Amino acid sequence: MSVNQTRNWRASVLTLFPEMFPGPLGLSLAGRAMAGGVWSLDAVQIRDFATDKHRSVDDTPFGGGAGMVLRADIVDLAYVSVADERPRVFLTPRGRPFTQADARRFVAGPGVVLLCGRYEGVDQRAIEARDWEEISIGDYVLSGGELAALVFLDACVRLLPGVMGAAESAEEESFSGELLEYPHYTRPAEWQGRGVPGVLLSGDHGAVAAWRQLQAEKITRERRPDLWARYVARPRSKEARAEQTVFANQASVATRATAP
Ligand code: 6GU
Repeated sequence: MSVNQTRNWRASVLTLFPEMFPGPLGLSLAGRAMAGGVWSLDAVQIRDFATDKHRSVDDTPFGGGAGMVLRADIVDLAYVSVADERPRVFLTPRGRPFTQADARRFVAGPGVVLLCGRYEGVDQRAIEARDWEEISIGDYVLSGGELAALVFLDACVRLLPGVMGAAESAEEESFSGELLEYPHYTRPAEWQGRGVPGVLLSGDHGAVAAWRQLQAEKITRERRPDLWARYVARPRSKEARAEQTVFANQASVATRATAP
């Protein structure tokens, strides 16, 4: 008897631009998983919940200033139309930074309801009334939360069981968030006068693993001092520390052996 491991992880997106969904999430890995019923996405037009004849969803900010603010009453009516036990996420540059740990947390649940801001923002009372979790995808400003929602969902969906191959999923668990990835190479072994690090052609799996570990550490130290500081301070058993020393030694030998 076969066991159906797939889950129906459900995302609802509240937006003024439902045509932006599923967009790229309808293609590739995410699109195939969606077609296979692993996850589903519904985009809800906030404007459908406007109550006046002009279908207005926004108004000028109290206290003055530029731009318009999405009305709390309209946003909340849109939410109520999809509300269930799923967590609520408001995508805003004012939010806490989105991390891989957040993606893991959300895929462990039944799905998510995403609220995309536009204009200058959303009336804060709508956010507080339902305790929306405010999340940002980085330190830059997008013209709306829609692209952030697509990024958020891509990061979540690829972690759902059956979306990626088993090999990649295992890799994900052990690696993500600790170090940046080592560089990759494939055929041809020489291209425009450029070779490939010799260790990768050696067939010595231990040496390859050691070289990759060293490369990951080097690039992380150079590019991401924040991740590097956390990596060197990570808690490790005495055994793991001893193993790490041997590993690093092997890696430096492997690198010296292949340097031009
Ligand atoms: Cl979630 N929204 C917008 N508008 N801009 C952003 C963002 C979100 N995250 C980073 N920049």
